This record gives sequence, C-alpha cells and structure tokens, in this order.
Amino acid sequence: MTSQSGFAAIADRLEGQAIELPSWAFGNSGTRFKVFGTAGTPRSVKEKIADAATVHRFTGLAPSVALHIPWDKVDDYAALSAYAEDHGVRLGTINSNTFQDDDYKFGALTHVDAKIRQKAIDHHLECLDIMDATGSRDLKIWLADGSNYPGQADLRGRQDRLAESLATIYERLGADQRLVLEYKFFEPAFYHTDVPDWGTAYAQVTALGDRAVVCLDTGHHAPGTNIEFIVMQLLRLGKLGSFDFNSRFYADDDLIVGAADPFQLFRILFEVIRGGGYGPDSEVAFMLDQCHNVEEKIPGQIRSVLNVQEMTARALLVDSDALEAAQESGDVLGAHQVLMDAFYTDVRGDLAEWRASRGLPADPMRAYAESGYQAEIEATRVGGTQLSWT
Ligand code: PSV
Ligand code: MN
Ligand code: MN
Repeated sequence: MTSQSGFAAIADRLEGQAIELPSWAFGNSGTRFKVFGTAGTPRSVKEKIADAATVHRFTGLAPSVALHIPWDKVDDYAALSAYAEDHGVRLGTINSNTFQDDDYKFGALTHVDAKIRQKAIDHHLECLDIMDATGSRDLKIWLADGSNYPGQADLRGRQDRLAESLATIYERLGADQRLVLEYKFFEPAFYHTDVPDWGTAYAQVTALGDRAVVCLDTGHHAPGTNIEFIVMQLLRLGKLGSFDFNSRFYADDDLIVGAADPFQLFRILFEVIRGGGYGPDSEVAFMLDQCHNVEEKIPGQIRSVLNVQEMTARALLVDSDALEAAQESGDVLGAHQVLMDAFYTDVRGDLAEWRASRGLPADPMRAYAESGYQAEIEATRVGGTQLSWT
C-alpha cells in the first residue's frame, strides 16, 4: 500500500495543474428533447467568464476559459481579455463552429463546393484573428462533416479537400499558435465522419507540420476502446495536443469527468504522466468539454476539476520502479497490484490539507455552496436572454 508519505512525495507535482473550462458549460444545455433553463445562467460572455473565474477562485485549478465562436462573439476581444484578467483568469483555446449554418449541411472544410469550403476556411481565419487579439495559443477544430448513407459521398475526395482546407488555415497560424484537430467517430453524421479517429487526425495533422496536433475527447470513441493506449501512442508520436475531458455511459454524453468510469480516468492520467504529458514542460492542454443539463453548472465544473486533480494525484502515486521491476520480471499480478494500489488510495483528506495549506478552501464544493454566489447570480441575472449552448 502507498503510505501517507506517498502523498507528501507527490504533493509538489500537483502545483500548477491547469484545467481549462469551456465557456459553454455555463450556458443552458440539454438534449434534442429539451433544454432546461436554470436560474442564474449567464446572459453574456462576460457572465460566463465571471462564473469560470469563480470555479478557479474556489479550486485554484482552472486559470483559463475556452471560447466558442460565434457563440462567444464580442466586438472587442482585447477588452474581453482584460475583463478575464481582472477576474483572475485568461482566455484560452478558441473553438471554431461549422455545424450550425445551413450552408454546411453537406460539409464545411470538406464540401464539394469551393465557395462553401472558402466560407468555412474564412471562419477559421477569423478565429485566428480573434486568437491574435486574445493571445490564445490553440485553434481547436471539431468538424461535423460526414455522411449518412453509403454512396452519399466520395470519402476519398472529402479527405483530400479536408487536407487542402486545413493546409490553408495552417499557413496563417502565428509562430506560437497551434492547430488542434479533434476526432469523433459519429454524430451528427452517422454513416461516416471525415475525422473519425486518432489515426485520421494524426495523418491530417502530420501532413500540416509541427504546430498541428490532435485533441482527444474522451467521449468520442466506440464503447470499449482502450483510450489510454491512444494517449500513449499520440504522446509517443509527439502529437497529443490536448484533452477534452468528460465522461460517458453510452455516446457523447458530455457528463462530469470521472463520474462514469473513474478507473478509466486514472488509467488515462497514468499514461499521460508516464508519457511526459503532465507538468510544466508539457504542451498537452487539459480542458473540459462538458454540459450540465440537470445539475447546477458552477458546482458541476468545480466537481469536474477536482475529479481530474484527484485522479492525477492517484496516478502520480504509482510506484513506477516497482511497476517496472514487476513488468520486467514477468510478474503479471504483481505489476497489476502496483497499479491498483495507487488507484485505490484515498487521497481526498491529503488533498483537502494540500488546498488549505495554499489558502484554498479545503472543501471547494462546500465553500461554494456557502459562499452566496449562487443566490446572488440567481437574484441579479434577471432579464436578458439566458445563453444556451446551441
Ligand atoms: C461535439 O461533439 C462537441 O462536443 C465536440 O466535442 C467539440 O469539442 C464540442 O462539441 C464543442 O464544439
Ligand atoms: Mn470535444
Ligand atoms: Mn463531443
């Protein structure tokens, strides 16, 4: 068993952990059946940022917020950045959106019509302009492109057009900016998706160059997929750019990370750490991609970042020397036990102390509930339109 001194040995490595929050997690969301409204929901981009900053204030874990364009469109991005900084956070990844325009019914960056492809490319160039103003590093591209019926589309032609469109966008990246391509194997297209898997994303970004990398969304794989293997492989190839963390029972459920399968989150984080994807020298960005349909949104985000922190601590506790020795001597059960000992270690008490020693609330969920922030936003955010994620 890992002892109390085990936590002391890894405590410093928790310093500086950063998990980016998605602005859309604070808006109302739901399914195609119903979007439920919640009192206190932000009516503006600034109010979303204020809520994200609140999550950071209570946890110390979420220093940046990802924006989604055009949902978070404003006139003055430099001013929005300054607003975020005044609230103790900064603007992070810019997410493009080519899935809500009639022109994109049959694709965006892959469309057969050059005019529509150009429109989609121009949207990404606009996102890059926004990144110049906000100082953001990452342009994240998730495409809804795909088809529903065999024979509907020329799969190869679409892949070639995608490569060409991405190359045009990549050319315009600034020296410190990255293009991050996200894959997903289904939905909204159900027969084929143009970037369905890590292999396709890898092939596309590799053709672009060093500043193009892959985003792994934990909800975007077929059930049963060994996600930690993909993490290992992308890190090994130097192409793991970022995570969209969430959890799922069935499809792209976007539930709270670590809620459905904490052991899977542990296994993923173990491979991240083992592969050099964690810590100050790593360029792998941790982000949440979640929606809170029926639970309160701010505590939902607080719970999420705490879950990531908790599983990171447990993954750091793996005795890597003992693991390596067991692996090399063919001790199957011994090696398995080393991993499970760390996974089963309850670090919640140690983490509470760790937080308190850094001036953070020992129990951020409780501190938020007692803070009065929720009552205040419910009372003051009246009028205007509550934002929803679509
Ligand atoms: C759609 O599946 C999606 O959830 C992708 O994961 C994106 O990251 C997100 O929407 C925001 O565009
Ligand atoms: Mn995602
Ligand atoms: Mn998704």
